[in-house]
Amino acid sequence: MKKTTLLFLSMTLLAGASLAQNPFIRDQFTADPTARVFEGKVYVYPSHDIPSPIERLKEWFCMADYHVFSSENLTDWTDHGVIVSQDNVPWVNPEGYSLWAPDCIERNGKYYFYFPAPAKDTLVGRGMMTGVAIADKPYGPFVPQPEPIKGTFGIDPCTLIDKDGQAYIYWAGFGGLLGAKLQDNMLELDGNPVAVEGLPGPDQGMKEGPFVFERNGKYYFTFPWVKNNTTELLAYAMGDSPLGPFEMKGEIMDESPSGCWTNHHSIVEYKGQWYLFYHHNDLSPTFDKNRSIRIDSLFFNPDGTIQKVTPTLRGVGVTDAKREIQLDRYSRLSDAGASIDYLDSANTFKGWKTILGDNGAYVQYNKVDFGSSLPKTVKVNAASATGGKLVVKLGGAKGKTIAEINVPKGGQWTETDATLKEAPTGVQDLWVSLKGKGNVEIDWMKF
Ligand code: FUB
Repeated sequence: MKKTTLLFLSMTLLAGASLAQNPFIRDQFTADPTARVFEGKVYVYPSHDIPSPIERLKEWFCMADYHVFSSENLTDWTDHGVIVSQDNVPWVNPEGYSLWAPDCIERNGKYYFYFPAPAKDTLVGRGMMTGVAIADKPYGPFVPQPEPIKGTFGIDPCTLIDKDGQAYIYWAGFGGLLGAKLQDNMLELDGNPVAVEGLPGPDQGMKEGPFVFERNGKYYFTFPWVKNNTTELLAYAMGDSPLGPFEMKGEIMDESPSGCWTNHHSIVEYKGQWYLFYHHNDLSPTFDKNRSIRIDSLFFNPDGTIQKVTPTLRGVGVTDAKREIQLDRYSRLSDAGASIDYLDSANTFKGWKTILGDNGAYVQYNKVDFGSSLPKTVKVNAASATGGKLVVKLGGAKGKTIAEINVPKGGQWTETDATLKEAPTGVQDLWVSLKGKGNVEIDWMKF
């Protein structure tokens, strides 16, 4: 059996699912998400950060392979497993552990996966180059090409197919962000790369991560930018043609308040809504080279400029009321008496909890779908050393109370049920507060 077939079989067997909210992949580290719409679903091609198995990269980015994830509702994500690994690309250094930010694009029914990787010294010399792997489906199996694309020294490839069918590739190379036409075979440059005009230069904090897209005849050149000599914010320029020149327009997302040094993103329209995919180090608070990917909605102004996106934990998509609602991925949290913490700081992959420690402290979680099934009870998984009463409302602080739950005294996680005063229907915002004294930690709630 061919190696690629074996790889595909193993990835199908390994496929698993992850849930919504931010970050939206919770069983591994992920970064640099490029989202694309293929076959009516969103496919996300991220980098796959791992704690380094080799000394040289212990304090740096370390990646040995790529997974691809897909979703139809932006809530339930399927992991299709490993699509490319440093061990199955002939020109890639199998000890490089530096498979950085990738992209994937469809042309004439074929899927072209572009990725930066360190070449074997003996083949093309030191440094990162752009490889391509080709598949008949967005999730593979991908067959890596025997050689990287000539003339693409650098990182973070991004592709665009213009309305006239011409394909372009962009990347961060020596001296700034570069762009070039791709030949019809999608495997070779068509002419020399050009330095993209109208962007900040490397001496002004331009580093990496271009993402280019077209909307209503305008081309958006978006990129992470170390504008203020601190960490990366996301910014953009607009122009009238794929290779520019571009004109700087503004910022899409501020620097991370928690100090994660990188950000890296993509922007995609799906079912009439635009989304920003980006990353943060949610699952690795003390080491920002192990990152996690996120989604938030993005909006344009009538003149085509982009409104700044405020990062959220709630993310996007609707949460089914019958499933565990992770209130800690909240839409709002009271300023006083409420906080979020890991369930187990020694294993962040277990997720988070909401802590309500003052009379009136609350958490709000928007877009819970109750459908039309008329639930009779609510269940909370909570722990409370003091015991405490939770009030559950719909629509916010002034909304209707639908339940009161008495969480028993005792330090252990306990599932407690309460009868609903009335059965909610449709999509509702959930509001949960502590009534009276006490301290209640909530893992999840469901109806
Ligand atoms: O993930 C490794 C590198 O970090 C990416 O290639 C950059 O864009 C930055 O996110």
